[in-house]
Amino acid sequence: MRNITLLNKDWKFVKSAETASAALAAQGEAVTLPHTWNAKDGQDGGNDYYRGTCWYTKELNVPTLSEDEEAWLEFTGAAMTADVYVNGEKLAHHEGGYSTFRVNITEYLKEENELAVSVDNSDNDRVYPQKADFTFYGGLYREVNLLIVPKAHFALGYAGGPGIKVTPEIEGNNAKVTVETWTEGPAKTVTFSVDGQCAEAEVKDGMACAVFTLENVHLWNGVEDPYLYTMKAALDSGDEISTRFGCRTIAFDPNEGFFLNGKSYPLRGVSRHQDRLGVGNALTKEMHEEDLDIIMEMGANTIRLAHYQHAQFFYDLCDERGIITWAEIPYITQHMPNGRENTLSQMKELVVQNYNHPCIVCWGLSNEISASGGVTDDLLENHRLLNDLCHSLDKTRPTTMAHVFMLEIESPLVNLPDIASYNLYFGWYLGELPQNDSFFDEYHEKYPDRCIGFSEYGADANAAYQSSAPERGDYTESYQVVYHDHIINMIEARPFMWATHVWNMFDFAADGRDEGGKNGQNQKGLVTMDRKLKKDAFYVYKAHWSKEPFVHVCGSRYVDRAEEVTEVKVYSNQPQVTLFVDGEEKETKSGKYLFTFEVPLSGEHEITAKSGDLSDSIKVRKVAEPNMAYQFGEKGGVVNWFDKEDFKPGYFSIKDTLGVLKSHPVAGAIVNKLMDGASAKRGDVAESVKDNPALQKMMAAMSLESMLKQAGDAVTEEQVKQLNAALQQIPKAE
Ligand code: GCB
Repeated sequence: MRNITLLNKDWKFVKSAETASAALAAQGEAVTLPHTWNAKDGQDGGNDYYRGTCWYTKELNVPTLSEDEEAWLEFTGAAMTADVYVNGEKLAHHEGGYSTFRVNITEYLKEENELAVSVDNSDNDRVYPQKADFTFYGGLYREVNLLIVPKAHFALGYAGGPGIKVTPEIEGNNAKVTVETWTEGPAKTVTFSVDGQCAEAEVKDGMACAVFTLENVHLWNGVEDPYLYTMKAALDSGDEISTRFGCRTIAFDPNEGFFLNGKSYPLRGVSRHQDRLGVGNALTKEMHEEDLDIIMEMGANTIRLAHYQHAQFFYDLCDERGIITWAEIPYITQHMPNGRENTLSQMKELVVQNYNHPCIVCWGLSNEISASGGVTDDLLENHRLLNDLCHSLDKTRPTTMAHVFMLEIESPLVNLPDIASYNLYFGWYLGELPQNDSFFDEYHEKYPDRCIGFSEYGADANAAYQSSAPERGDYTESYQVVYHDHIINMIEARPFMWATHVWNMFDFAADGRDEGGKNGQNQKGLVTMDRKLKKDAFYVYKAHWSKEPFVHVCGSRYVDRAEEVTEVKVYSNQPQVTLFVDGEEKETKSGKYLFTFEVPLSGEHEITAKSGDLSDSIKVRKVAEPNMAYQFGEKGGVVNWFDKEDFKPGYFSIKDTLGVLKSHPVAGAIVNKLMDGASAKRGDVAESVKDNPALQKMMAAMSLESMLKQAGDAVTEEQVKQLNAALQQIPKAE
């Protein structure tokens, strides 16, 4: 028997105290776990949320232990570092805010016991993450448990793991299942049981192992049939544990993508951050469940659980529902030479704690790690060590990485993990949408033997903003639809990609951001941070991926429209959609996923799309002038310097790409002068961009206009007009 008590109630939270005894004596605030101290200030912008040391204290009631028992505390999420004190004695120090760790407190218990935990999320140069686009919430934001176990028990002290490792291997119709357990204390024999079979094994050097054959094995087969077996292990001392596992094969092919159980199974899905509005990362089980429900409603079959280890409960849900996941550590954005140990310990914990989850198919070593600082020898060495560590702990799953767009595809870092992946934001931060397509085509052509995935892509959208002429950078819900419609089609035309993940399923807190009308949020989510509003782009994916029949009319929040004829987009997974305006049938279209209609406007209208019994409606109203509330800022987030007629055909203009302009001696000289001036003003970053061949190549495909737009207030309208006038003097034929 193993006695587990949840210790979530009756904690006292003390924001500052020098010592454990000071924290225990302080007034404090009564809290229940899960708890974070950044639920508000970590989400309201300004990058000024509290990062420091706080304390959690509690009276610890431990039943009287027999000679033969031990008491352990289990922390499943203490962000980012924690020190655990029992009766004033410091018993543990843990670095890493996303993994489980345990502390043996047996020797320090008295009749009455005081527990104090100092938790710290202040910045340092050792513990990841330190630099990234999300809020580093501090707190005891997941469960704390008290475990009473026999002295001889399954291991509690090894990397926070479960003490049991199950490795199924498929052999024809059967599975050979190897189970290994580790023990602490004077353990002798372990009895294993699975699926009606039993086996006994002796403990040798703290380890016991058995092999089973499951005949006519029931496979874990993704969303169709996520069948789970349970392996139980019992020690002669009475300690018992169990773990679920799934029998499946996974394979990655450079040309055909991912295979589950020998069949092609394109991994198409989203990334998820774990926080939400008002609660930060201190989630309840219901919230985790709701997240997965929404993701599955959209029809995704994979989730990149970014950028750190998620709650065990969430990996469990993914096991149960057949959702394939990518698990990773928060080794992100900037390599820290002093952080090597921490990357290795967080990776060891990730793999050891999550090995048995069939949903996990790869270990992510890092994210955009060369973004600030480039690829150094130390960074490469750190990755080699992580890669080797994963391989030594797990022979069954490949390693991967999410590379930053400007990492040259020839870099030794790209191919360091077993399978690679890129984060690209062409069509949002910079460049044009089709550059996503050409990037992957070029990669695949150059490296036809390597697996490549699309680990991030997305565009911010505030559902308050709407446009009939959506443009990159306008933060409208309408542009997000254009963006994702392009990408989903480009993905479908490239089955070689082993996985694709939208960034992001949900808006999330990034307290350092202030853009698109919301301070403190990254709004690339397909769903808002409170999970209440599904943006129109959600239905782009639902149309392509979900089998649940539906029709959705885009633009329900775009009521006032100034145009004479408005475009109405309908997404559906049905083959035919009929449009009704004010109850009158107008037009039926056949097609796939996207159905576009032109609707003349005169007053107030109800526009309904129907397919069989399914229907969805929006209301629109003809207005004389555009409703400015639909625009972000005065300019709507975008800049329009010219009317179409301002351009003289046959002559260069800012509409040309940098590549085209630079290939002409005079136009090229003008552009080079402009760019030299810009980089001189913008310091090191612009300098490093200048020397980055991958970035230069990408920029060559961008129009000068879109480059200038990105410069924001750094270029004036007058300067742009002068520049264009100069280019318009140069005929293209010369
Ligand atoms: C990225 C990062 C992610 C950011 C995202 C963005 O490439 O990996 O953490 O949130 O871009 O939205 O800029």
